[in-house]
Amino acid sequence: MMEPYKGLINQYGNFLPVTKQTPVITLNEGNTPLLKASHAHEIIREDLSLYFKFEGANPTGSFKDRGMTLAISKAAEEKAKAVICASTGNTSASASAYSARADISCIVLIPEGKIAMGKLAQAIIHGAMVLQIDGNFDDALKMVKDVVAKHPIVLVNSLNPFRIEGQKTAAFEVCDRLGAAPVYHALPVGNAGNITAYWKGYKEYQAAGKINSLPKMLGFQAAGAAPIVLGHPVAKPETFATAIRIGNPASWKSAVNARDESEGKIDSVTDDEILEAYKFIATREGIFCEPASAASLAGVIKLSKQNYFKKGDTIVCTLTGHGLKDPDSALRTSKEPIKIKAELSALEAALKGCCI
Ligand code: AN7
Repeated sequence: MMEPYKGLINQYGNFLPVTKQTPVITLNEGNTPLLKASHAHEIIREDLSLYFKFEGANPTGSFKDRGMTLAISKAAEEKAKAVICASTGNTSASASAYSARADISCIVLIPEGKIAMGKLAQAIIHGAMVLQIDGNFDDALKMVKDVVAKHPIVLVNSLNPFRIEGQKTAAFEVCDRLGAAPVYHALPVGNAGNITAYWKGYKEYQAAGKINSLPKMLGFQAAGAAPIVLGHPVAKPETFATAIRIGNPASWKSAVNARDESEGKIDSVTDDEILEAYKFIATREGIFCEPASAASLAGVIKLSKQNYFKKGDTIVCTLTGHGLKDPDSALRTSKEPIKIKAELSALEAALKGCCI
């Protein structure tokens, strides 16, 4: 019988800073689907090979679980009593879940009113102390950095190097499934930890002889929250993709480094472009991701229109979080249900011209 999958520390421990003494706190994160696009030709040139890495399939519904299994396992190894993070939602959801399992107190700071409902529900149900500040993510991140400098609380934002270590395993999985690195890897950029992590993962896999080539990294920020593209922090970041509503990313330098070393690109996409990609992924690909996740595909569509890609290029888009996190965005941007009487004739009238 095949060994059951036991999470990414078990799977990729050789590449991670763990020892036999590290208590493994896992929810069997990782091992997420790499799906070939079914209707890519409708949106990008047809001689490209497009894949989605669906990170919404992680236990708390986002890629953050990869970093959190390691960050919380290391916090447990250090006998930490409490962890803290600032979050646009997914980090707080993941930190709360893994902390619950590890019996560590969890404190999360979230921006008032700008966090998707599902993410807030997760932090609350897992028993975290949820502090809503009258400021944005960047304000919250500054507060948690200041507090951990003074008090024995472990920071589990991606400034914590174990977060990046765990998240790099997504690059390993892509290579293991494809048998090689893709030519391009596209992902949304918020605090810029994930693009940093993927690039580290690809480089380590190459150094280990697992792959021969490296991908070019493509990062996409929302146009209203695009500090790296603009070259300066954005004081009041705005986008409907609330997960990436970040004006001063912590991993700014390493994201630029990933872009430059890989000869890739960090660009911006408008909310309209993100929305179009979000709808396409749901209606044509059967995958429900959250708005921020769709920035990866929106960027690929934008670059394809500019003739950026070459025939035969393989492109992987990371879809970072599950659409169920943010039902409001789905409902707000879609048609309402059609109301009919509970009668056969009403049903037939509704179906006329559609399928009867
Ligand atoms: C769905 O949860 O920053 O560039 O506090 O939730 O590594 O920050 C979330 C970020 C992309 C951006 N997609 O990744 C948080 C937080 C989704 C996200 C990003 C986030 P990074």
